[in-house]
Amino acid sequence: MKRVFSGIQPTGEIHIGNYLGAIRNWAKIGDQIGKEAIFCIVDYHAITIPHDASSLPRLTFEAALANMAAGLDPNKITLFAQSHVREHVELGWVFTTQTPLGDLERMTQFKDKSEQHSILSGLLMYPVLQAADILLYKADTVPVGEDQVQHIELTREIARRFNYRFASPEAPIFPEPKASIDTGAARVPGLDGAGKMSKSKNNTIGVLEPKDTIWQNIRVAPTDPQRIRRTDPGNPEVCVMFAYHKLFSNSDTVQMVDTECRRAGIGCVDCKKLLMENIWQTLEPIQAKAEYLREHPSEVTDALVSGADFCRTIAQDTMQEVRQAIGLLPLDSRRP
Ligand code: AQP
Repeated sequence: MKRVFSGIQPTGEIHIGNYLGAIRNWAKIGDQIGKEAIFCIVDYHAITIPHDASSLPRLTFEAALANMAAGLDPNKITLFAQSHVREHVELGWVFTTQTPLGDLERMTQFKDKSEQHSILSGLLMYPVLQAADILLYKADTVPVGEDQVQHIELTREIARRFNYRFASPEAPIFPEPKASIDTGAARVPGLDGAGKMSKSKNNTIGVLEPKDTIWQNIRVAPTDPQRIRRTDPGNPEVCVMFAYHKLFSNSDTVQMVDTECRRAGIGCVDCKKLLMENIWQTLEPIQAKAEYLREHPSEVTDALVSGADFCRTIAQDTMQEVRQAIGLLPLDSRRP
């Protein structure tokens, strides 16, 4: 692992799926490789679904703040906003010209999102821009949740195709990066129990959400549908609360909930209260850090400026190589 890249969209409140599936892992990687761990608030991705232009700057700032509060230390790692390094869009266009339409139309995320939103062509091109984000930095590893694995496969394909057309096998321009998944939290389920926790599905526990709001949402969340009365034995395997216990509670508690739920020794309300306390143990220090950062917003904006400066240098070098490889006339072509 020499250089790592990953991104997060500023499309809403950062949730525990983002935290456990991605950000927590990013912080650990930062401890190992420092500035070469590059994390990006992907605001150009956020506009691939209809968006409110007046809210986007705040959402981008908030996403950076939440990531910092959740463990990304900009003194160690690199954090920046995608739109601050324009080469992302330039490489995205180059890859767009080289990517078959059929590769994009079969992407699961495109199919899901095009059911929820009117289809902008940017939504179809989303994974091409994502490939540009990663390959601009020639990252070898991309830590993501399971939902992004298909996109990383396409990134590898785009790199392979580009190298084949425009470089030699001995001197490829792009590496073929690998997805790295935190297997313990690859796909955190949503509070509705109906699939992945997603910003757009209104089924989230926000990392910075107030404790009482989280509790109100957990309190009414579905459990095992067969467990109607307190005295009915439950099946933890089908209960999203048990999935959360596995993510937030220690192994003794997980074992106890597993056993007691099955013999109706613990009721759903008590099980949820216990879970709430364990979730809060994780979120409380993150929220305290977020409060500090809100009082010191320049720590966030300064981090984004220096992150973009660091990334721009790498991105410009890569684009120079790419422009030459695809045959664009250099700006200084008047010189002999
Ligand atoms: N439920 C999840 N479990 C594990 N990992 C997850 N990730 C997202 N949801 C889960 C991972 O978080 C990183 C950043 O995600 P993103 O916000 O850029 O992408 P997303 O998949 O679009 O996130 P959402 O919340 O699902 O947003 P919408 O609703 O807009 O689609 C990624 O590494 C992702 O895998």
